[in-house]
Amino acid sequence: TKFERTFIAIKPDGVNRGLVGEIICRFERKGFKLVGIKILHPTKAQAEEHYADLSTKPFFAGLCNYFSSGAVVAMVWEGKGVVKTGRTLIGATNPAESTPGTIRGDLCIEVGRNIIHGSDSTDSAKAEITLWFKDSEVAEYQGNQTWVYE
Ligand code: DAT
Ligand code: MG
Repeated sequence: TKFERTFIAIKPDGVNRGLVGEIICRFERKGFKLVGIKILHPTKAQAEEHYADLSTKPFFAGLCNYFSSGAVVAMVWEGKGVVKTGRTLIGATNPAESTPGTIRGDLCIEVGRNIIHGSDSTDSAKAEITLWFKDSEVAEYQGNQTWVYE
């Protein structure tokens, strides 16, 4: 595939607050292409694996309880610079510092309920996509690339 991919997850608070459509809309209207999507209730073990890099942090247990507390919408988005630009669309980790106009800046208040995850590098994106998606669950299709890219 021509462009990079990132892993985006709408966390249980985002799903339960009914923000799935709002969040998908922001990535879609930007021009990124949705190539994988599913809803699932993560196990505690899956949450711990997903956030393994943070296992020494004091908030790790709370974070894994939160992430496994309900349904999550897991997605793969594709596009030029989607890892970095996806993080820009999401906004700063702590919603108190997220710029208005970003997903977190507009839609949430607390760091422990910040509604969305996005991969922070192309390497972590690859690992997270492999963790959450089988190859057969990611779809290739043309989309509107000829109108989005020069
Ligand atoms: P991000 O989700 O922006 O990539 P991260 O990878 O540093 O942020 O941390 C993962 C999640 O852990 C984050 O979305 C919310 C939680 N978290 C991070 N820092 C925290 C803190 N200081 N206190 C409580 N929760 C925190
Ligand atoms: Mg992170």
